[in-house]
Amino acid sequence: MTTDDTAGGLPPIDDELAGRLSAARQVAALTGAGVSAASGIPTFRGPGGHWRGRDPMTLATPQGFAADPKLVWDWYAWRRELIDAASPNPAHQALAALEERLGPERFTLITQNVDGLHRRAGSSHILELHGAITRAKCAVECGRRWDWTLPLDEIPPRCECGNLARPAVVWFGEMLDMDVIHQAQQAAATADLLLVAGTSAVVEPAASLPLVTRHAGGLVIEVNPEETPLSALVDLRVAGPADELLPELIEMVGTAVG
Ligand code: BJW
Ligand code: ZN
Repeated sequence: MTTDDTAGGLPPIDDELAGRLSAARQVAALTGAGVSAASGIPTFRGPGGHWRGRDPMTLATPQGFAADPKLVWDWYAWRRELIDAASPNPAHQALAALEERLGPERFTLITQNVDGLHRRAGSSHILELHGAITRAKCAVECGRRWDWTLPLDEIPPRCECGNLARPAVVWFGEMLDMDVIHQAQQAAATADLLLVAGTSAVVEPAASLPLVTRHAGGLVIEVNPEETPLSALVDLRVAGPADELLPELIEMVGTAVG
């Protein structure tokens, strides 16, 4: 195993790793909030993150929504404002360039982010595990789903059926879309290389996807300024911000696997 915590550039790549990279056919990436940090979107658990000074259970659970839908919608409307005003950063752009280089059949982007910045950067083969902030759905599941925009006429907004609307995202205790998680597990299991960037790797089932790749014999590379529970298990740890180091890593990977 190669690990190197040297900040400020890619760690050394030994011959064995270089050989395995050049043999890689299928590539996947798993991203989290840290990838959008340089676009000005707060993470959840870090300093300045959403969960600092806020209780995730009041904002990101069905129970929290039932208790105070206005509080939850105010939070989503505030986040939506930040996201609408933000632009993709070099990390999003590098992942889009990798898809363009390999083709969507050789590259799958799995994201926990709901901000849509990967799509805005040009990625197309994306699995949004936790949904999309731009979508709303009926809170009592009459089946309606639609795009919402700011400003909202009323907070909380309502579904056409008269019941409350809610953001079409996945909260704690809720099942992910079966089709999306199944495709993500397939992509992780068949990846010769999985790039994991900007996630604390604590929220399941996303956190287990790198282990799926490892068990199937694929390489896992992590890009994160901080250590995570995954760090000790990866083939290479790139310690630093994704917007600075992912483009460099992807240039190296693209050349090796291209
Ligand atoms: C940088 C950086 C820079 C900073 N560059 N990096 C098994 C065991 C235990 C519990 C469970 C389990 N299975 C399921 C659970 C329950 C639960 C769970 O995982 N809990 C754990 C927290 C303990 N999971 C669920 O409930 C999931 N549902 C499910 O599994 O259904 C079946 C089931 C239910 C119940 C029991 C058992 C089975 C659903 C999870 C939904 C998560 N929802 C949220 C909010 C909604 C979406 C939204 O509004 O945005 O999703 S929570 C929040 O966390 C959000 C994120 O997508 C998700 C992950 O966070 P992420 O992206 O990793 O961000 P951070 O902030 O944590 O980390 C940022 C990282 O970036 C840090 O590491 C920084 O260092 C780094 N960074 N700057 C690169 N410039
Ligand atoms: Zn409805």
